[in-house]
Amino acid sequence: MYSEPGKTKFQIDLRRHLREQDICENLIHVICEIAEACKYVINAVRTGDLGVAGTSNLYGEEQLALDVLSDRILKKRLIHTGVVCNIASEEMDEIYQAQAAADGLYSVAYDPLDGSSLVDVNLAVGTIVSIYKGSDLLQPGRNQVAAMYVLYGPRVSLVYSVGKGVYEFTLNQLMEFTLTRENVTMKPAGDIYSPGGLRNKYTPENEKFIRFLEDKGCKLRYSGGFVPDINQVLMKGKGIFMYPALQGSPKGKLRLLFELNPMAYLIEQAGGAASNGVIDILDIQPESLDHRAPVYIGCRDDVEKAKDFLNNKVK
Ligand code: AFP
Repeated sequence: MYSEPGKTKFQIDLRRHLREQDICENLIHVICEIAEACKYVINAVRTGDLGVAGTSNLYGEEQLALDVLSDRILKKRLIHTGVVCNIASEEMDEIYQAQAAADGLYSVAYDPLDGSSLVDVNLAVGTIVSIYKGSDLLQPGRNQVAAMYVLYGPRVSLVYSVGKGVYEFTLNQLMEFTLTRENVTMKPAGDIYSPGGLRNKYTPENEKFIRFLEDKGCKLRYSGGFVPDINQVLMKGKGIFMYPALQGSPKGKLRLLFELNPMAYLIEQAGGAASNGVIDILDIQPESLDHRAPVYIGCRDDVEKAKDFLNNKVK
């Protein structure tokens, strides 16, 4: 599979690996440009202004200067590719049309810096990206042609799938993303759980599920950053992340287009599952850019067990 003479497969860079996936050159270009843009986001995270931007996003949340800067970096780079039609960002109120024609082009939805409020306490954050063919960004996530994230942690890693398995790349000293894991695969069940949201707002069914996980000996691992928390479940191959419907917020917190669809695509590609408690995340028809949904995502058996508790099927 790896045709680079004299190179072991774990020295393969991102562009070379994408070429091995037998996908459209325009899609390779989009993914590589996003990877390049994230190198500038890294610099912003490490040295940028931690203050507020004085603006708010489409959810009415106060934007940090880093949110706005990261958004600008990605948007500018995507426009510059010349192969991106529509762009949606968690930090923009509406879809930006980069090109009118859609044939052969791609549309991208992204969260430029998910967890940005964690940067000032030096916790890991990330960029999350969802890619569709053509111009429609309000399609069910099942129609994505690619999904990826870049995790700004102790090491900078990039994880992507184009529907042919999940691959991890790590940034080296030369600022190149080189392959570090291939065909990432999840176990059927795990021993890690990431319970998002205020526990005193949990419904009785969710409380019972948490108690089931604790009685099973699961370890609580929750950083408050979706990207590092999902990356832990995905790379260890065992566990479940949940941000359930809470009393007072029946749709939970996480955003379908910018957070749930890309992560659900990657987790399913690794043999895991992602559900809103009733149907697969990837089968939800988005109603708007700011569509939110409850989420249970990770090992297949753990997600199924969550659904059993939610639907009172557990004796
Ligand atoms: P921000 O991007 O506004 O910091 O939110 C991050 C996030 O959407 C996601 O990364 C976390 O999983 C989730 O919020 C954490 O939410 P809580 O702070 O309510 O646990």
